[in-house]
Parts: sequence; structure tokens; C-alpha cells
Amino acid sequence: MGWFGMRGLLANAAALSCLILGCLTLGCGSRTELLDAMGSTPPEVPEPPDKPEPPEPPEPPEPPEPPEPPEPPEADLLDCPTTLADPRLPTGGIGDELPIDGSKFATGAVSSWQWSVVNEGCDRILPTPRYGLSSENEAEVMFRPARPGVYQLRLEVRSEAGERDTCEFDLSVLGRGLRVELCWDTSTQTDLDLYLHRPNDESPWYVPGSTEPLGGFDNSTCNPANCPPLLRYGHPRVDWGYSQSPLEWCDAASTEAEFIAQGICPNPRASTDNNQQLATGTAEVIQLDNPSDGQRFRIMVHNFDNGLATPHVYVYCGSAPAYLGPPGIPPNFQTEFGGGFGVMWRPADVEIQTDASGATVGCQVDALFLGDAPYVTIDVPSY
Ligand SMILES: [Ca+2]
Repeated sequence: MGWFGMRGLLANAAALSCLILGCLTLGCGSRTELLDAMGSTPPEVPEPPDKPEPPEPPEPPEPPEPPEPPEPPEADLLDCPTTLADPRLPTGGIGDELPIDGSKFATGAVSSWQWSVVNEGCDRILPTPRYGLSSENEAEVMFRPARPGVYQLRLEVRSEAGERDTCEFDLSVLGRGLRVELCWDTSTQTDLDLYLHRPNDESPWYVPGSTEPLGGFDNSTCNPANCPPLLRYGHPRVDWGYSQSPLEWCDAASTEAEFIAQGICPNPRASTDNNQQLATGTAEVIQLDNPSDGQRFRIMVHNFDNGLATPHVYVYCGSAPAYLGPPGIPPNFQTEFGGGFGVMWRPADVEIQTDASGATVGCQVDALFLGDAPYVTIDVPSY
């Protein structure tokens, strides 16, 4: 682009500017006249009225509750065992894997299976039941018992058409000798200890002259220092002259696995001490596989840390357990004084009955009383 072209453009731009300025001038002039007519201060423009808040939208109505699904129709799909001797039931002991084939119970075409176990004994008190149950949605379930005696199992089935049937049946688990189980509601907080006294011996629970349990353990009891897998406080393993059991008699699914790891399965033997450090939320168990006929054993429950608790004791020496407790005294199984030997409960004496081969077939469980009350003492370590 040349100079003349640019000059022409400038001339045109000047003309355009004049035109725009002229218009602006005219506009300004008109505005000034208006202001002069109304005064120099423009009137306050009134604030627009507040916009009213829009009304809250109404709550949407609650959707109606969906109707309960109708109960599936009942049908006769199962013929479950009604006696412990039913040949369709497996036999076995603690820690064994016991398959139960539900197809042998089915009388109709079953398309789905649901197995469960009714929690009884310590399993109804502990935070986690101890038995094992696997393949519980299969026709053949695998059950691993954790104590002797009778378990109650439950089976619910459905047919292809959605019909439903249920049954409950008993399964007996073999036991050996004497087994004592202690469980309590506060097993994740309080340290109770289970003891078994040497038979035919009425010495105190703690060495005469001692003033508290840790200084008073001795071989006259199976106690938390000398009976569990881990020996403590320098005590040798409890020895009342009973022979050891074969390793396979110790339960690899419980803390007895620690005995197996040491290559021993001693008698008597205790589970790992539930003291909130070594174990928590567990039952305390003492097992003696080979007691002699007529021997009497006293059981004792000690509140080691004086925490609150409601203790329950189950004694197994035949098919049905004896149940003892809770003693109800003192309140919360605690003493307000603390220290010393604290609260000790002697729930029962157990007298063993064996057959000619020496196998325990039953026992007599005599609950113990002090006057009319359960045999509970505070700071008194006598038998
Ligand atoms: Ca304990």
C-alpha cells in the first residue's frame, strides 16, 4: 500500500471521526439539558424490593415400603437323621474333618443348600465360634468340631421351583477322658484363669506362705504357668504321672498345635492362657485324656486381674456336658479390695468313670457350695 492511498484513508477516517464526534456531541448536549432541568444531583434510585425467597419445594412423599417377599412354599424335600446312630452321619473326634453328605437326606430334587451350626456351650458365649464349617452351600458340607459332645446342625434347602425345607439334627463328637472348658462374656477384656487340681490331694491352690498367685503356683495344680504350651515363671511342666497321648490326639486346629510343634501331647494340658496378650476372646480349656476310674478332680476359676466377668464352665466326660455357673457372687465376679488371691470359684468336683479298658465313659459332677452359696472365696486360697 502507497502513501496516497494512506492519505485518502486518513481523510476518510477524519470524516468518519467528525461524524461520530458530532453524534457524541449532540448526545452530550441533550443529556446536559436533562440534568439542568432536574437539578444537579440525580435522585436516589430506589432499591429494588427484595426478591422473595422461593418457597421450599415440598418433601417428596416416602416411597411405599416394598411388600415382603412371599415366604417360599414349604415342601417335603428332606429326611434328616433323627438319632445319633444314623448311619448317614460321620463319626470322629475333635479337630477331625467330618464330611456330611446332604444328598443322602434329600427326598426331592434339591437345587440349593445352606448348612449352619447352632452355637451351644462356649460357642454361644465366645465372640467367634471355634468349630469349622466349609462348603456350607454345597450338598456335602465339611464340619470340623472343636469340642466333644453333641452338636446341633441345621440344613435349609430349596428346590428348582423355589420350594423350601429345613431340618435340624444332632451329631455326636467323640471325646476322651476329662475336658473342662471355661468361657466368659468379657473374654476380650478380663483375665480369668482355669485350674484343675491334682486328684486325691486337698492342698491349697497356691503354695502355703505365698501372698498372690504368681508366687504360689506349684505342681499340685494344672495352672496358667505349668500347663499351657508356653511354660512361664520358671515352672516345669505339670507332672501327675499320666502318660503322654499320641501326637494326633492333640488338636492341630486349636492352640494344642503348639504342643504338636514341640513333639508332645501331655496330660493334663491346657490351652494358651487368655490374658489379652497371649490370647484374647478365647475359652480356656484343660484336657486330661487318661484319668483313672474313681479319681476326683476339683475345678477352680480365678479372676486374675479382677476385671468384671460372668464365667461359665462346661465339663465333658461323656456325651452330654455338665454346665456350671455363673456363680452370681460376688457381683461381676470382682472384689472391691483387689490384690492378694482375689476371687476364686470352685464350681465342682468331678469323679471319673471308666470302662474295663480304662476309657472314660462318664463322670459324676458335684457342684460345690459354701453353705447355700456357690463355693466362691475372696483372698482365701484353700482347696
Ligand atoms: Ca487367663
